[in-house]
Amino acid sequence: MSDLEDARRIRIGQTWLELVLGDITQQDADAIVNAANSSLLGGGGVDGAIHRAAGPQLLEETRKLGGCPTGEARITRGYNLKARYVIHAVGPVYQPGSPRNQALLASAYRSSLELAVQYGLRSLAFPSISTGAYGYPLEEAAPVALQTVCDFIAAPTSLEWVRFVLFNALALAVYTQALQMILRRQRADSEPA
Ligand code: AR6
Repeated sequence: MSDLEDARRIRIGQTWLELVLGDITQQDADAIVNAANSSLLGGGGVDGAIHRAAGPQLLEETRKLGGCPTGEARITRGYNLKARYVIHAVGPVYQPGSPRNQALLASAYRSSLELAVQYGLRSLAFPSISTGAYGYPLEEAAPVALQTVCDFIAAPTSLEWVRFVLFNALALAVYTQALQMILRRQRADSEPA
């Protein structure tokens, strides 16, 4: 296995972390995460694709939730999706220069992970939240997304695997590089001084 392939599937504690190229709606995970907006009433990008694939019952359920603040997440059933649940996470609209971007993005990931564990889920697939319509630069979002997930799964949870489903080769390359950086830093930190 090459270094690159190695970096795309790593074990952290009891959980596998994977980076794959693909379509989030096709994932065979206990839950897929939606890059939603605060209304939870659907939209374009990942959100539109998930609502189309899940069918109209998904909107019926999200209507009852009364929205979701930025940085938080809500869970629904998956209806016609392979995934049993959808976790609707609301990432931040990127504000250039604002110190709040990072905290809100990390919080959207953490809230999703917390819900997954609360429901005893074993597998979870994330898209790259906020990096489409919400304008968060991929190079800035990838380390935040990955570090948040790595920190969370370092402690034992119900999760056997967490997967990032990247929509194109560029996103996969940026996430792969960011994961390599995190692993290098971890290795350096654990080496004796
Ligand atoms: N599977 C995986 N990734 C995808 C898919 C897919 N099917 N489709 C797009 N992406 P976005 P955001 C990638 O815009 O930035 C919606 O209107 C895409 O290339 O879906 O969080 C909501 O209702 C990009 O890298 O989410 C909100 O209003 C990433 O997924 C708003 O957009 C996220 O792009 C949320 O914006």
